[in-house]
Amino acid sequence: MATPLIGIIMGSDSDLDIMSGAAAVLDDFGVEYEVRVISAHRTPEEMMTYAAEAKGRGLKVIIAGAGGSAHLPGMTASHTPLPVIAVPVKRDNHDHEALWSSIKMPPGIPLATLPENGAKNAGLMAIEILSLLDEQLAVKYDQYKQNLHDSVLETDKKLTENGWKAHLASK
Ligand code: RP5
Repeated sequence: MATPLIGIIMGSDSDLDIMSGAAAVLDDFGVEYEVRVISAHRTPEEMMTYAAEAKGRGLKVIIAGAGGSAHLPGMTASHTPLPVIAVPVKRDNHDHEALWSSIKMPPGIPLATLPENGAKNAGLMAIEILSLLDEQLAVKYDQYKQNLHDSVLETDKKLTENGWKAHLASK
């Protein structure tokens, strides 16, 4: 098995439905990754070891998701020189505590905090980072952006041809 470049970690497997959005992006781009459950509160030593060893194992970026009192992303960032992307996991019975836990990091410990449940963009941001040193991946990413662009033009064409009422009814 190839060495994973991205570590997707989460506080509980109950986060997997959200965090799988990052894994799906990495699958689409053919990037090797690993998915782990590591809890800042329930397995703090394992979290420290994972973060401390991540760079040496060949990981380039860590995507960390947690809900509630989400300490996993920030504490992982404290223990690794790698870029860490936080995904605050938001449930209907949560307030915005996971977002606030990640977004207010102290100066000196950067953590790229994405919107609540923003795992897809976390995967894309990891692709952007890897693309800096991987020309083949950069070409794939350019194609992805071009496809996004083209699909908006196509939608706009249909909307203007058919009128907004028919367009809305067709959705
Ligand atoms: C957090 O508590 C986890 O990241 C999860 O979002 C939340 C609930 O965890 P479980 O009780 O479902 O394991 O640490």
